[in-house]
Amino acid sequence: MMNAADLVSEALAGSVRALAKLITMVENEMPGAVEALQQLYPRTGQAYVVGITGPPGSGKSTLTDKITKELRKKKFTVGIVAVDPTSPFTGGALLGDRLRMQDIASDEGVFVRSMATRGMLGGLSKATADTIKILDACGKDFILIETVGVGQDEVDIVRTADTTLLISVPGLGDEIQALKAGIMEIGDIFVVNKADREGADRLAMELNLMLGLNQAAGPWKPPVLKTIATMGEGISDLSEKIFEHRKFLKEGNGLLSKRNLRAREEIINLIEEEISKYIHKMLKYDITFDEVIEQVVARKKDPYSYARKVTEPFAKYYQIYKMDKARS
Ligand SMILES: Nc1nc2c(ncn2[C@@H]2O[C@H](COP(=O)(O)OP(=O)(O)OP(=O)(O)O)[C@@H](O)[C@H]2O)c(=O)[nH]1
Ligand SMILES: [Mg+2]
Repeated sequence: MMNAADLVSEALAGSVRALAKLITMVENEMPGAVEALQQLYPRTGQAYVVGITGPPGSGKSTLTDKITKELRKKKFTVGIVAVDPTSPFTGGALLGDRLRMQDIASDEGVFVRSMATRGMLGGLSKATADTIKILDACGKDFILIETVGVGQDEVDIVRTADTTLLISVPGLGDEIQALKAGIMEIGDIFVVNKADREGADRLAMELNLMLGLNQAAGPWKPPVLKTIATMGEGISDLSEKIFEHRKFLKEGNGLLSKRNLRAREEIINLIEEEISKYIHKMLKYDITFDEVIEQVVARKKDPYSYARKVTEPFAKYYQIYKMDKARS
């Protein structure tokens, strides 16, 4: 097997195979993954990340394909990450994606990667974020992430995007209700796809109305656009809006503050992960731990005091209690 440093230099030199292997390495948390990310990190931060999220079958892949073509016209290179967290056996869905993305997949300025939860050790959002970093370091100008907008995992994934497209389609029934459930806030651009279907105008109007009522709205007013992805209709307007939002973020403080927030969360997550790894190892090698468990079950010890005791050295080292006291 190739070592991380070689893979990194080959991927940076433009090898698609090395790039794909690096992603697999990071996705599966294989040995060398962290070293690879460490090496790549200084080269990241250049790519612009667009999240494309919406209900199953709303046309995300078709839109991704069409947006990619617009970006290619402008000579931008594109990385695509299609996340499919819903099904553990993604054969069908991914095959569908591949078919829909056939001609862009043979374009060497485009790299397409599908990701599924299957076999994933860490969180899906972490794997996606790391994949974005690899594509970014390897020079992709734009990175598009397609994800089904359903659960927390997807919301987390989309939060790594600079611009998020929220896709909805007419005729699903309670579209607006579905959007209200916490996901509305993450949309920078609202897309009513399948506008060839009945009810598109009404849905767009309802979305506009809801967005207008949003009290927490900032200086960016999320536009509502209608598209027919299959026909390529509305795609150039949509691309323009993406560029407009990018300009808005870059000119204001938006991009920096988004990225600051993201870095803060990432650092905290990594620290938590490291500490938790140590604790698991420590307990694994602690021959008295089984005894402690028995005592807890027999109610001779309580689990709270034990947890406190185990973490005491850490708290002491960082003088946590003292700081707590000083603040109160
Ligand atoms: N009528 C119509 N059909 C569309 C439009 N956009 C996409 N479709 C069709 O809708 C179906 C689903 O499109 P996809 O692009 O695979 O949708 P998706 O959101 O990526 O689907 P999943 O990844 O499976 O959640 C396909 O049969 C598309 O051809 C549109 O604007 N109008
Ligand atoms: Mg899809």
